[in-house]
Amino acid sequence: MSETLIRTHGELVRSRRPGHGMPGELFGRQDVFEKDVEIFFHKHWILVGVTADVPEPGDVSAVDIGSASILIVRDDDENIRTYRNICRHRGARLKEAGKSTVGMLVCRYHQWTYGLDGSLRHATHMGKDFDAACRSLIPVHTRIVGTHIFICLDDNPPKDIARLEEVMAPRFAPYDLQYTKIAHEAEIIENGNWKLVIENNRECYHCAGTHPELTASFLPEDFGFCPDNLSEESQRALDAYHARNAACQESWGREGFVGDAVECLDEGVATQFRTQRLVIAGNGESQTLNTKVASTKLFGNLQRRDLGDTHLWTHNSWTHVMSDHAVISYIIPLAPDKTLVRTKWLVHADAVEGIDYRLSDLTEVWVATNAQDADLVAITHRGTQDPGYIPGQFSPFTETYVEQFSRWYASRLNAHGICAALP
Ligand code: 3BY
Ligand code: FES
Ligand code: FE
Repeated sequence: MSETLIRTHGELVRSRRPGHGMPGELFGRQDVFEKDVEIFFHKHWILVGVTADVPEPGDVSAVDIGSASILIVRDDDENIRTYRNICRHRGARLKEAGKSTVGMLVCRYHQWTYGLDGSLRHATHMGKDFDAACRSLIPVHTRIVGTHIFICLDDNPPKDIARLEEVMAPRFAPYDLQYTKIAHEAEIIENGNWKLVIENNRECYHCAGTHPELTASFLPEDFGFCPDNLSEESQRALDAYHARNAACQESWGREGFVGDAVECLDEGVATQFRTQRLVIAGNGESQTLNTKVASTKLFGNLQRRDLGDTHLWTHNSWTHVMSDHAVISYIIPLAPDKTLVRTKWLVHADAVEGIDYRLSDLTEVWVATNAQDADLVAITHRGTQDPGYIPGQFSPFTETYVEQFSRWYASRLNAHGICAALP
């Protein structure tokens, strides 16, 4: 009689050889998926939107995160508030996922009506002793950093979000990212596990072979290079890269544009992030095909086009902020093999399409890159679900952040009671 041994989530994580990929069950199993959502999307800080999602008072953006859902609301004082998307009467969802504009938030079921400040304003049939003051919408822990809206659904959110704020707020400040508009947004449902989406995003080993549009403006050296057998030509390119990088960092620094790399990725941190101001190749201005700005109306009061690419990674997002536009992507897991990737292209709030920018120039690099990455994630998910899959070895040069993500994943499971980290 054959006996099937079902390994626990923790055993699967512990079975990963250091420097190697995760076992396929960590990508494919429903129970692992559900635990991942609970820990990495309901107990950690995650990116769920940008301030331009709700530009005017009364604007609402409802975002589903697994079984949870939140409302991002612009109130009458133009502040952003976030609530659980749950009616305080008998629990009906107030809004379907997506954007809308309201005067008040009215539940469809028995018409309990909430102000934009979350207070319950009307509820009929409840009698004179009913205390509406205790029935406000449930607020959600929220931090706005630049334009990024981070939330945490846990009652005790990790405190180390403070470090991300401290590092990123001054980097974003010169761009005045709250005075922006969404020029374009796109959603892709990728046919792969969320961890494969993030692993793919943590390395540029694949860039030269798969991202012709991105590599026009990208310098893969920023993601590590392989020192083995460098040809004379590669060595010259690398030296030129170092020289250009040093010159740019110095000139940005003189004007107060912070650019050094900050990494808060280690096992000890709950809110992992990495940032750096990267040099743009070619004409040096923006992540476009011709490496010049796509929007001639620069963010804020910026005078310089060549401010590089301020890059931010978190465990559910990646961001590129250039002088003229920003591209912000975040992920929400939908199923073991389905991950929603939402991308928003921001420009100055006063930029006018057709005058200051052409939408195709603005979006073509990341529309193409996201589609290419979706394909890579899908083929990898399928391969890892093949019974013949054996996890392979990471490059010690260009996949160090994939290894790092795998270790952080184990340590966070461990921190939440899943014995996953190696001693
Ligand atoms: O640029 C990014 O966000 C990721 C990292 C390297 C490749 N890639 C598309
Ligand atoms: Fe919302 Fe009854 S459930 S009003
Ligand atoms: Fe990629």
